[in-house]
Formats: sequence, structure tokens, C-alpha cells
Amino acid sequence: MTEVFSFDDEELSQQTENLNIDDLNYRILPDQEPDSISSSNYEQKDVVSELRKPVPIKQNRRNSSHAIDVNENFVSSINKSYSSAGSLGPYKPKLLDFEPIKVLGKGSFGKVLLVREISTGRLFALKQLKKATLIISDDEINTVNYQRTVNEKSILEMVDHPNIVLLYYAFQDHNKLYLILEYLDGGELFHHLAQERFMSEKNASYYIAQMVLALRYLHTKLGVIYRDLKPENCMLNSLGNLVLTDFGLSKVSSEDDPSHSLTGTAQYMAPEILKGENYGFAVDWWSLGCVAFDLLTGSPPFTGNNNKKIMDKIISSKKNLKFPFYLSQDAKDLLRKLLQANPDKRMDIDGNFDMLKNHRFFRYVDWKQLESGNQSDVLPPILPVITNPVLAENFDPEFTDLPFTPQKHFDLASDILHVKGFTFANESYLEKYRS
Ligand code: ISQ
Repeated sequence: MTEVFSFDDEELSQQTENLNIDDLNYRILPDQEPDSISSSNYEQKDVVSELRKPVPIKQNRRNSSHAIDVNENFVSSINKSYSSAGSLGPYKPKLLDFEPIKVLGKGSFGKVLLVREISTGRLFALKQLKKATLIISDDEINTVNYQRTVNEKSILEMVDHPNIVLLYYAFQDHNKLYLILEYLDGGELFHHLAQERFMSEKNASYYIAQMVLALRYLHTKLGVIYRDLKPENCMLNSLGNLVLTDFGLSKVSSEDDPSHSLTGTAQYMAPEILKGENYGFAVDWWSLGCVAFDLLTGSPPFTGNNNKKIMDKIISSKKNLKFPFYLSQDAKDLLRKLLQANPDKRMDIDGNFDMLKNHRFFRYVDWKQLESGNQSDVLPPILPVITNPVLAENFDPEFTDLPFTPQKHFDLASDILHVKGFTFANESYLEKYRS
């Protein structure tokens, strides 16, 4: 059986080594403190609006660190970046504050799990990144991955936009970095296309408009180039609104650093990146063109059976851009303007937003409504089916069916945690105990 459950023995024993009984006393039986939000919220109806609110800081929690010091330069710099009292507030959770529920996905840099904050019952996505993948040797840091990781945290900390994933907490232990993110229970946007293959132009314009808002916010408010717009990073919240995730490749634009190297999916990348030229915000408008093409036709504009072929097609895109017969003139016009190889000639959505908003392709989009930030009043084209958020029904069973191996210390079946001879219960157990 594959072992995917990440709270492995080694990790737990390392954590429990450093556990302070005071950190856990709100869970001790029978003298526990009633939490304002009980575990019954776990079967909540209102998880979305709850998730959009900032997590209340728990005054009764000690703010002690559980980080294990490792004398390596890179770890100490990560430690600084992942320290407790950042802009996310003084409350510093740790791994044991979260109960894992399901695996939502796996990437080259680690796993994303659905977890439940034990004290409040709230659901989050836990993205974990192995520090080991950041090390090449003792004193050499894998700078690409390191940059990715630190970028992701520092950029997400600055973000406050309805179409960009919220970061609640960031913390670490001796071998992993953890990001506690908003749980987007609608799953990937493209997951909902599986049967139809592609989307009507009217429906697609809704999601493309939300991508535009998120990208413009990053460009104009934060000076960040997203660089990684691709289908996997376009997720839906439970209301069906689009939310961008994954900031591993994003970059704060800088005049001083015009040369860039990065890894990513070539299919959605602008020719200037692939050619190793200087680039700017316009790369995101190219990627938007690729994702829009994919939504409208079922595949990206430049395909091939290996990366070299794809890259060659992108670089000579002028002769390779072909549209299927069923696309409207409006859609083709917009795509041509976005998939313009010369970034100076590409549609400048940052500089001339009105030109995009007034494009006929977006004639059904209520921009005012979307820009108002109150997207809960709009009825999106797809309403994700969510019978219970813990079931993660909109995620690939390839991941969600992965079995959890019961752990020695953390017995999910009994909801009891054994640490150094003491017994602690999680909230669902306490509920049973109380009644
Ligand atoms: C939020 N919810 C579900 C899955 C996710 C994957 C990556 C980042 C955030 C997520």
C-alpha cells in the first residue's frame, strides 16, 4: 500500500520531542476549554464565507516555536522567512493543529492535503514542500526550488483578492515547509470540462474575465508577474468563482533583474521567456491567450509530442496559430491579440483595460459586478457539486482515493492522539465525550 499520509512517524516523533504540554492543554481531557466554533462546523453549511474571513487569533494559545534548529544557512534563511510573527499575525499554528482528511493533489514540490483545523473545525488546503528538495549538498542550495518556495509564501502574504488563493498561515518543521491555504472545494476549472471537452464562449468569458482581474491586480497593485498561468492553477471555490493558486513561479518585477531562468509548463509560456529574452507583465497576457484557447477548443494552441516541438511552434507562432472553424470572429480576434509573439504589440491589458472590457467577446460579462469584490451575488456558469466539503468530490480520485496509513501516534480511527504518555483527543472525539 502506498504511504501517502504525510504525518509520518519520523515527523511526528520529531514534533513530539519538542512538544510543550502547554501548547496542547486546550485539548486535554477532561479539562478542556470549549471552543467558540465546535467540531460540528466540520459538517458546515457555511464553510466558504467562514473561510473568506481571517482566522481569529487564539489568545489562549502560547506562541512558542516548535521549529527544530538545523545549522544550515539555507534553513536559517527559510526560518526567517517562515517565522511566526509575520504579517499573518501572532498566532503560529503547527502541524499537529491540523487533522489530515484527504490528499488533494501531488506536484513536483510536494503534496496538497485537505486538513481540518482541530480547534475550529475549519477546512484548509495544506501545501507541503519538502526542504530536502531544496538541498543539493550541504552548502549548495537548489536556488530554483528555494526561490519558488520563498516566492510563494512572500507573494501570497501580500495578496488580498477574491480571485487569488488566500494564505492563512505558513510554518515549518525540520524537513518541510507548510502553507495553510484557502480550501477551494470546486477543484480545478478544467476538471469540470471533462465531459464537454470545451466551453461555450459566453461561459468561458466569465472565467477569462476573472483571470484578467486576478492578473491585473498582481501586475498593477503588487508589481508581480504570475508567469505560471495554466489550467491546473485555475481552481473554483464552492460558489464556482475562479481562484488562481500556485505562486511558485511568480516574480516581483524588477528593472535590476532582467534575465530570468525558470522551469514550468512550456505550452502556456510566452515566446520571449522560451527564447531567454527579457520579459515583463505581457507574458501573463500571452498565457491568458493560451488558457483561453484551451477553454474554448479543448487543447492549448501549440501542441506536440515533445517539448522541443512545442517550443518551436510557440517561437514561430505566427505561422502556427490555427483556429478551429467553430470559433466566433470575436473569440479569434481576442486570441490573436493575446497570442501576439511580439510583446510590444500584444494587447496591453494593464495599460488599456477599457479596450479589453469593451471587446465584444466580453459582452455578457458584468465587469462592475466582478470588480466590486462581491462575486457571491453573481451566478457563475458552473456550480460545483459539493454534498460535503470533506469528500473532496471535485478532485481527482487518483489522489483522493489514496489510502492513509494509520499512524502509531495519531490514531485517526479513535480520534485520540498519544504523546509522551498523555492522551489527547481531537474535537470530534471531544464532541462525543461531551454528549
Ligand atoms: C486549495 N484548495 C485545493 C487545492 C489546492 C491546491 C493548491 C493550492 C491551493 C489549493
